Amino acid sequence: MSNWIVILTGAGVSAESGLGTFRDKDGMWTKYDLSEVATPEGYARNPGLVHDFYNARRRNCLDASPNPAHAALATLAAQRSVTLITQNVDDLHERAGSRDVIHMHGELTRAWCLACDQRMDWRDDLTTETPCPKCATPALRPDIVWFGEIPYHMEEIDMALRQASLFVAIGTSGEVYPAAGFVAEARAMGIPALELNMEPTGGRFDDGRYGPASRIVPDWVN
Ligand code: BJW
Repeated sequence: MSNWIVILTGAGVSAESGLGTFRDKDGMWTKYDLSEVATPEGYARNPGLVHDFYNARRRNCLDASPNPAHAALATLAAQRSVTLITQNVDDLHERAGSRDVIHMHGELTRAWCLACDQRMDWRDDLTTETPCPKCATPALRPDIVWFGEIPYHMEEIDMALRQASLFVAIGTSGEVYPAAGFVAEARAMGIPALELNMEPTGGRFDDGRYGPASRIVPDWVN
């Protein structure tokens, strides 16, 4: 048996850093229509609206700081073999010291040019007029995985799950696939699964600890 922990994080891990979740009662999908701001079709209809949505979130992200949950996960990786997969598009795991974070839904601080297909670091606001620094075409979009698009690094994630001795999901509602299916995949391979969340998400895990991530993640790590 290997001794490898695979961790999947979601919006709940960054909630106490001031970045909103999606499906909680005051979450982002109660204020925005996800089909307008998080699909390729919405972007084709109204790219300005989508840029406004991600520009605001990029600014919030750059103003935010990691919380004790991010810090504890960075400490854990210094002590144990860990693969850290995040659905989050913020960079708070990295700023807390985690390395080689797998961003399966993309990153707010990256842009993708639809003309020359280059991806690049990007920290400023984007507009429909922003020229690509590589090819000069104004065709930059946020490098984010929207509904209907294939999440990044799926092969790497599959390999990590196959060698895991423990799967841990932190601060995710388990409503968005394929990430929502990782717990079943892990358990089908005989890998125990632990949930750390504000509240139970539906009994798919072998075990769970509940409360704010800034408390329960450091408690679990220590
Ligand atoms: C706290 C806390 C605190 C709060 N402490 N905890 C069936 C099978 C497969 C696919 C589908 C399917 N049915 C439909 C689909 C398609 C679709 C999908 O899953 N739809 C569902 C809604 C049903 N999926 C897709 O389209 C994906 N692509 C795909 O499937 O491609 C096919 C394919 C896959 C693989 C191989 C080959 C082909 C793409 C999904 C892209 C998701 N994009 C978003 C938006 C973009 C990123 C962004 O703008 O930020 O990603 S949606 C949004 O949800 C965001 C998140 O990453 C994602 C997950 O949300 P998360 O993190 O779980 O947040 P919440 O708010 O839901 O939950 C927060 C949790 O934290 C809660 O439990 C709270 O209790 C808790 N919490 N405060 C601890 N302080």
